[in-house]
Amino acid sequence: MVEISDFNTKEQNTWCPGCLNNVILNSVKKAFTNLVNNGIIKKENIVITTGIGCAAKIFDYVNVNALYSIHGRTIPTSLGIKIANPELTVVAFGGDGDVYAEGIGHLIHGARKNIDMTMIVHDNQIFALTTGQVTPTTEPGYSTKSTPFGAYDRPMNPILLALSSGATFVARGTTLNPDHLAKIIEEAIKHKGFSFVEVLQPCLAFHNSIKDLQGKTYILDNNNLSDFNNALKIAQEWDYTKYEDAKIPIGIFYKTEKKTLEEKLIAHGPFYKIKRNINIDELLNGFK
Ligand SMILES: Cc1ncc(C[n+]2csc(CCOP(=O)(O)OP(=O)(O)O)c2C)c(N)n1
Ligand SMILES: [Mg+2]
Repeated sequence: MVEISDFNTKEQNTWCPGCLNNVILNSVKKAFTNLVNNGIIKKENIVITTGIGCAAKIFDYVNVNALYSIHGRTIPTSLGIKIANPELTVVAFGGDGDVYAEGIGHLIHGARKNIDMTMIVHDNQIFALTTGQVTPTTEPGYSTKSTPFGAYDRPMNPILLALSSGATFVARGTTLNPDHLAKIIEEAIKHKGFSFVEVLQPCLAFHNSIKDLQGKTYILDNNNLSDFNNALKIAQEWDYTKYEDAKIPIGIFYKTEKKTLEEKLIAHGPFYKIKRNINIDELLNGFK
């Protein structure tokens, strides 16, 4: 048995006071605790990977194996880990700038390949660590440091993109609904295949959307999770712009079972168990 506190670290928390990234952190620790205690995953097999940004600072605050990667590259980093050892449980964390701007190509290919991993996006609709520039999900009209006259581009819809790219688990949660979020994260990690979880996370300093979300989200229930066309339809109920009468679905949009990349590779033999006698010095000398 593990306690939620077993996932704490001694690092100083440098998010802003009251930052809603803390809600994601607690939800993740809660999900890990439940999954370990139910025998679904092993604590020593968990690996988290992060991009760069406020979201990525979660690296310091969860006591599990972790790899701090570079901006937008958390999915290929996770893929490398899964190929080296498919038995590991890999959960990636990035911001909307990280995953939807710099790293957008990786999201498409990660989903398409159905890597057995979970991608959690802290979507605060802003580049927060760099103090407030427009991202692909910033709503039109919102004034940022890089768009002082208001953001002018049509926002992308990451849920639609994840669905059409082939993600086999697609969900959205919000930091305003922590228990629901923890449940979604738990289901996402449990799922075999590419799990995509978008978390709407108001940024108190640079994109405070609390009022835009409060009372405007509704929890999906009774939707047929294997109905792809229905998932596409629900995904279009909100296009990331600001409406007084917005109805923002949260919960699981879609879930299906398909062969994972790792399963396809293993079909050719237990590639990751092959002992290779590699002398690193010799190998490196070859490049001199
Ligand atoms: C290749 C590269 N480009 C730009 C940066 C600068 N940079 C660091 S954090 C960041 C913003 C990250 O925003 P987001 O991914 O939305 O995360 P948030 O801080 O909002 O959680 C940027 C642009 C960088 N570190 N590396
Ligand atoms: Mg952001």
